[in-house]
Amino acid sequence: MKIEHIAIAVKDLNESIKFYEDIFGLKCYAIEKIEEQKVTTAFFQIGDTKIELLESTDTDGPVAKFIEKKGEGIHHIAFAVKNIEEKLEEIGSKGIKLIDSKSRKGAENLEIAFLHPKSTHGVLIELCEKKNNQKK
Ligand code: CMX
Repeated sequence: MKIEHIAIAVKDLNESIKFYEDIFGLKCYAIEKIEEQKVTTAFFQIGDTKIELLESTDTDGPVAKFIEKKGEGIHHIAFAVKNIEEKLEEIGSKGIKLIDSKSRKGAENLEIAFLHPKSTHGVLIELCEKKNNQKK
């Protein structure tokens, strides 16, 4: 339906929040730690979409591994979809490798699932769905 957010892996969340606030005049409206993903996230609204900054909370986490290999930079793009379970089934049936075959809870209480970058021309793609009973 739209790009829900673009996620950027950063080494230092506070320093990066300051950069987006001071240079672009954006306002960080939420900081959330997601234990399961070993990250702390910070969100900025920018028009109809969002920027999500990701700082690793563990040297073993996916974001720490990403920065170690590639340095700071764009980590994934999230597409807002309707009926995430149906979309996963459809995409999987086309031979695309799914990281998550079922959706799970992500930041901002969205239902999320990742597709493997080796199957998507090198871009980690997240599908996400805001269920009716979710606030944001
Ligand atoms: N974008 C593009 N390519 C990526 C990538 C990314 N974000 N992360 C890893 N890769 C590539 C690596 O460069 C590597 O490629 P090469 O084999 O050519 O070197 C390959 O994928 C395998 O990477 P790896 O470092 O060996 O890491 P793993 O296979 O253990 O894990 C991945 C990779 C994508 C499966 C894992 O990071 C994952 O499950 N990610 C989804 C969850 C996630 O990223 N959570 C953090 C954000 C949470 C949130 O926003 O809520």
